[in-house]
Amino acid sequence: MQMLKVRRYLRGSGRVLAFVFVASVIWLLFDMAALRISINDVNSQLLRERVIREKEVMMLMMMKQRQSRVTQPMKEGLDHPVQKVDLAVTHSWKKQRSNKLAQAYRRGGKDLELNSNQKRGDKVIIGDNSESNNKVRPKKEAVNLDLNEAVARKTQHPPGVQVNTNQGVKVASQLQVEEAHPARTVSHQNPNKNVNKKEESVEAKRVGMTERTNLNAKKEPLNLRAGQNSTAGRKAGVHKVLHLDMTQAPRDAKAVGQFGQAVFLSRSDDAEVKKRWDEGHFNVYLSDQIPVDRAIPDTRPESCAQNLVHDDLPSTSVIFCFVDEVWSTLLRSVHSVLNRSPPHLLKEIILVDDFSTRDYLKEPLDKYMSQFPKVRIVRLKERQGLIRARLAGAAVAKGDVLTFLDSHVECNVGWLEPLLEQVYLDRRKVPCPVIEVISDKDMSYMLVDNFQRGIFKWPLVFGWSAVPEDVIRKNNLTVSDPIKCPVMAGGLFSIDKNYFFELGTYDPGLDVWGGENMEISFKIWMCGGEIEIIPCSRVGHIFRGQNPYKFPKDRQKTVERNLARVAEVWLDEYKDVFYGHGYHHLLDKKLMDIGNLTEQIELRKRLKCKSFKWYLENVYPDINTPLAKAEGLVFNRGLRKCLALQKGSLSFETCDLTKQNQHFNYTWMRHIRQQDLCVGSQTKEHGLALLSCDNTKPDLRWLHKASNLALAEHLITEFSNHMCLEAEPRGVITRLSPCDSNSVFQKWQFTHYHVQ
Ligand code: LR7
Ligand code: MN
Repeated sequence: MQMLKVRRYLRGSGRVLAFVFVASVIWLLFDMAALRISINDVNSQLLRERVIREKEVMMLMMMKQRQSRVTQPMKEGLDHPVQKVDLAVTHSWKKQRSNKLAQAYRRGGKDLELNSNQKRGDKVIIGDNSESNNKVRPKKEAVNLDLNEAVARKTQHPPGVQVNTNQGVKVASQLQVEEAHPARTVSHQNPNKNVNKKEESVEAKRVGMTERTNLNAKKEPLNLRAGQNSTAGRKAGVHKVLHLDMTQAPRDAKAVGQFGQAVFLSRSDDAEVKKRWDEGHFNVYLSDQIPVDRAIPDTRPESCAQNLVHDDLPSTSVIFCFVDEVWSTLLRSVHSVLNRSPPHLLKEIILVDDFSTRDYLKEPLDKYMSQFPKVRIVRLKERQGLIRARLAGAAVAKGDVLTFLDSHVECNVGWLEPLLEQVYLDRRKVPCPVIEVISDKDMSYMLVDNFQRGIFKWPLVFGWSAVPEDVIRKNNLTVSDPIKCPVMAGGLFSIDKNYFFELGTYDPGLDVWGGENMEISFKIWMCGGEIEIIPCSRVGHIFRGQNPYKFPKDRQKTVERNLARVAEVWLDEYKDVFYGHGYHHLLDKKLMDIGNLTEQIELRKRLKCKSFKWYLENVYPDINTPLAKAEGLVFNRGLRKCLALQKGSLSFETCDLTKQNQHFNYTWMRHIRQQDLCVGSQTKEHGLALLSCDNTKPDLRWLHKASNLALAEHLITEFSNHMCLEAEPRGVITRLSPCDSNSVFQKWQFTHYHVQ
């Protein structure tokens, strides 16, 4: 019966349909088989593993995030800027990337190592271009990338044809016209508009500009919250942030690392990767294979593309300082600026060569850059270090604004205008882009968490931390609002040129590398400016485990010396906190010459800058910095009495909180201090002396609550063979004795401990 039914279906037109159906199934099967053959088995296995792994990681991340929300509302990651992504506010496709990133970086890159081992195949696997990866990547990412590509495609030229770097000049001149006629509306701005409407819309799209409007007519969407005063009276028009992304040649979608995707090399490349690693302390071998003008995903929060910026933004000089930078990363940095900056705003690119030793950075670089009229190269005659190299760049810059960048970055779509907009709104604003991560291992472009700001921890160690929840709530912050930033990372920021010079630039006495970000940050905030991270401006940076260049002097000493200069000039009484975190040795002038500071101190006075206390209270209130480690009465456990200062000598009294002569501070300098007097040890007689406090004298320092648990409550001389302060049982005198962990007469307790 069943068979008969089937036969009936297969009669006449049914038979034809069935044939077509069967044929297409067979064809499809062949097709799939062919596809399978084209991806070798090892690779598809690897890809499958990758899909599974990414899913696992995603689950893990989500669970972890949920946990950390409950237990740690404000987690700080000083080690690395890569942060977890806030699932509530990020686009879905970004979750995928950040999970990958989080697994790799938050654990110091160990996972990445593991992944690349797991995923090695016989040939290069070009990340998410593969079939399997499209499955994991939610649609939104694909759309987003396609949009990018679509813009790029419009600007594509036949192979081999170089695009004139002045591309977009037409738009620039339009903007200039507009500057002169700020009140014009859309219909008047483009004289061609009515003549050739179609062409205009293509042109507008090419530069990512879909609409123009007048500030007066449409005020709300423009982010003008802060600094409004400084623009009062100006009536320039505004436009949507330009979405520029040009490429020099037709973009090869299959190129290695294209679209910022991770590249996994085969095992056979290991030796080459290793061999070339030290050239830049990242995967130089891989970087050299990636197009110098590759596309990267537009990682901005969604609303950014709709933001309005002024038509008459100031121009900028982009300054890259480098020493022995890798060729491909230097070029990629330069191309990312040329390709993604509105030409009329990019005055020039200044490459400051800090006395590099590599030959390719000489004539070959001159020759290569000669095709770009906007690129200038400044060669330093001796190694100056990045700080003085930046100053050399600033000295010759012609733009209104200086934009400093490291020489291994990739500027993302729409990166420049939001920075310049802030400077335009208030010249004392110093905007920084969000610094995203280009993996040092697989060169993938990875986004970072929202609401991250630059902070420091003692002893002036830079790090990232989430903006406290209450600040977000109180200020109604959205993911695209500027974020006030206590300190900047250092390498990537824009600053009004005149303002930079008014602030006295950097302290030129800072050497080579390190600490200059603290100096400029304190200077900006304390002398009337502000530092902001602009979420709508994003630049990727290769984070490296080590500096790939040599330091003329010892690296650690160089950085310590720089930090000491900063502490001496800017930290007021808080400089003790800096020295107290393991830098006591810097106080010994015989060991460390930090150079002359007169000019820097003068500058601070001249600029009438505020105190560091003001800075801590107003800019970085969530750092808790007590000026003493402990304070109050100093109670002796054996005697059950308190230390007192009487007529210039130490004695014991019955403890009484109301008596000022019983109050002592245990300071960051490790002093036992009452006003200007410090308890000191007199080595010879094993006695004690009261001396006026002096940070440079080691015999005034006492270890207390140091790591040795058995002696935690003891007061141990840092000097003279580590003797302990002991109360004589009759309670008349104090003396120094060999330390005894059991002696209660050697145990002391302060009333309050601010730091354990
Ligand atoms: O002697 C030198 N001369 C130079 O021209 C030493 C360095 N340089 C160049 C170098 O080629 C590079 O382009 O200066 C730039 C910065 O040096 P990196 O990349 O070795 O520094 P980094 O990225 O490890 O360090 C960060 O901290 C530095 C402290 O002095 C600088 O402020 C860097 O600009 C800064 N980089 C960033 O802020 C990017 C984000 C990193 C973070 C967090
Ligand atoms: Mn760098």
